[in-house]
Amino acid sequence: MRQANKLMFMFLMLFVVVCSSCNSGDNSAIIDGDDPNYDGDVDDDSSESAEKESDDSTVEGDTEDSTVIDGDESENDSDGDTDGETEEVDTENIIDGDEDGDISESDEDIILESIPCSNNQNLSYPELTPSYNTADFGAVAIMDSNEIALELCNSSGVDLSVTSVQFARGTSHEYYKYHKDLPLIIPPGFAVPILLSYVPVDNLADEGTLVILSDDANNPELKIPLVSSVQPAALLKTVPQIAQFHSASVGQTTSKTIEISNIGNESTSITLLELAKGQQSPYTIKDIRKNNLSVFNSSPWDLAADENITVEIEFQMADSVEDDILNIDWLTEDGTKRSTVNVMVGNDAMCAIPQAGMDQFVDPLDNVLLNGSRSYDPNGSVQAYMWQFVKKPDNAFRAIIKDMNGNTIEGQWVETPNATFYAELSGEYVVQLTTKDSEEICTGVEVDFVTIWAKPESTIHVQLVWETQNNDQDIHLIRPGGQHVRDGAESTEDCHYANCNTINGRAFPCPPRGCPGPYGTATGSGQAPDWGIQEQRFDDPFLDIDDIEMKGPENINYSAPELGDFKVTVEHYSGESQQNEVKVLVFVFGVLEASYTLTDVIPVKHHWNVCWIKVHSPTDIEVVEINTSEPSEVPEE
Ligand SMILES: [Ca+2]
Ligand SMILES: [Ca+2]
Ligand SMILES: [Ca+2]
Ligand SMILES: [Ca+2]
Repeated sequence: MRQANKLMFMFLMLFVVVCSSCNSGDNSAIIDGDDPNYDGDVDDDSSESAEKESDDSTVEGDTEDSTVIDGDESENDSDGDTDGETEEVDTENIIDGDEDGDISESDEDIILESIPCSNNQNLSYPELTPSYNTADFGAVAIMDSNEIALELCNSSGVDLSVTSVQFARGTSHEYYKYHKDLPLIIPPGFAVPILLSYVPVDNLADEGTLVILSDDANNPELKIPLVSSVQPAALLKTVPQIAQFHSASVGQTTSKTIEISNIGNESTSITLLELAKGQQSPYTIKDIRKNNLSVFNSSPWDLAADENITVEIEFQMADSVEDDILNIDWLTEDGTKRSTVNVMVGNDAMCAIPQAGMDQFVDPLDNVLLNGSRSYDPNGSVQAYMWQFVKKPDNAFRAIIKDMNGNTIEGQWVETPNATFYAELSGEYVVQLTTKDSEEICTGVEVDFVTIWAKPESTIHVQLVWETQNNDQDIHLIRPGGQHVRDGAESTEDCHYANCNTINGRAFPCPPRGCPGPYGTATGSGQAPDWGIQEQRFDDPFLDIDDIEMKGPENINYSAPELGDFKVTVEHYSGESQQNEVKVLVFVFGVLEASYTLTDVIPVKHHWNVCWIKVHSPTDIEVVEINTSEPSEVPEE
């Protein structure tokens, strides 16, 4: 299933940065360095309390659903450039930064064109036939990638509508997907490709499921398991990549130590360590050490995964000195590979190159991992890192850059390359990384940026935030013909905190009878509304967070909606009736469709009727403003 054809080229552009490190034969400085504790898995934590009174949703920043996607190149630039430019492909060139976070289509249409497929023209209801029932990527080496084109064939005689293509919760962030903007309307006898890719960044196994919702009459929820494994391979990394000796008085000797590490997951053996100019070189290999013991005379040098050796090089200044190359030959399954370290004399500064990591698509409310571990200093090592937001969504107060222990480090020099932030709201986050090395002149000279799009995956995503703390607001989504209820644990028509809360998504997938609200159990009352097909949960709305003390967000997600007019309301549940700007954003098919702000004071136990979401057809959804307010019915005590 491995695809290498040209049509994949544009899709591969996404990963060109990654893969330039992989297949180029010169693997001397591939840096992996991911923290294996952050594999992007979402822990099942459904045991968390769901009581409104003790709702813990104001504490953000569990790292258990952190995302790890890094993968910028850190290939050994043997040109040792000192021109002060980062060579990384600018993010805009990879992903065009559409407001909705979609990857540019214009150039890539060729690979997303519909292609003919076989169908039964007499079949009078929509039928989706995927080209694979499982997406099996096989074994992929770390930082390499494998792509699969999953073709969705309309095998019927009538139009087929695909309204949602989502990774199920818990799917590893090392899988990527790419497709045309939703909804996809596929004519009979045609197939539309969904491009899937797997880029393992660590040794930890990855799994997941792609969920495709369509109007297929028999199987509206198609699940495609994602299967992959990490290929065993050795990988050498050298630090520094340029051993730079400063000029000195003739006859004076100085020495430098180079560390050679096996950062892969298989052992290897270094069969050769020599300076290219041999006896003619002004440089000499003085010692080779492993675990602090000299192994100078014990070639070949075996390196298990995570082991390293150090090479001490001595330089004696002469009237005229030349550069040299340290050749390092090491064994892989495919034969011998050569890595090199440039050895030179010069007094020019070579500044550390920050690598802020590969652009990411995440879900709103994800904890994003910023991985700067691929930053490097060509002639030394990186000594400190500084992360700062350049851009983030308005009201994303809790999107703050922290270290892995939860300390705020935004705008501060820190020694560890990894950081995290809470993608509190949908939208675009741009983060800047600068680095420091041992050369003072280099501090803050080089800058790199990473863009993270928190993009709602649900067909309908309604986001609520407000301005004043301790002023509890609740978002509600009401089924066609239904009534707003302030505290409706038993309500089947108003999805809100009392019946629809999945606690930050962690109770997902819901138990067979639904997501219990805080006052219910899976077998008792307070079951989540069961809309659409009875006993099927994929077509039910769910609230992913109920915030009480802070300023939101609260989000209701709804895919595969029924036809009709859904009402969005906001209950002022508790707190002072004071000036409190309340904002509702409505996303449809991942795109911001409408934004409403309430600046009037609405008393407690009143609600704001925000808008209608009119589902005219599975693919035609309209948002219409209401903007009125009224008292809410308060149940008798
Ligand atoms: Ca992994
Ligand atoms: Ca340097
Ligand atoms: Ca609330
Ligand atoms: Ca249902």
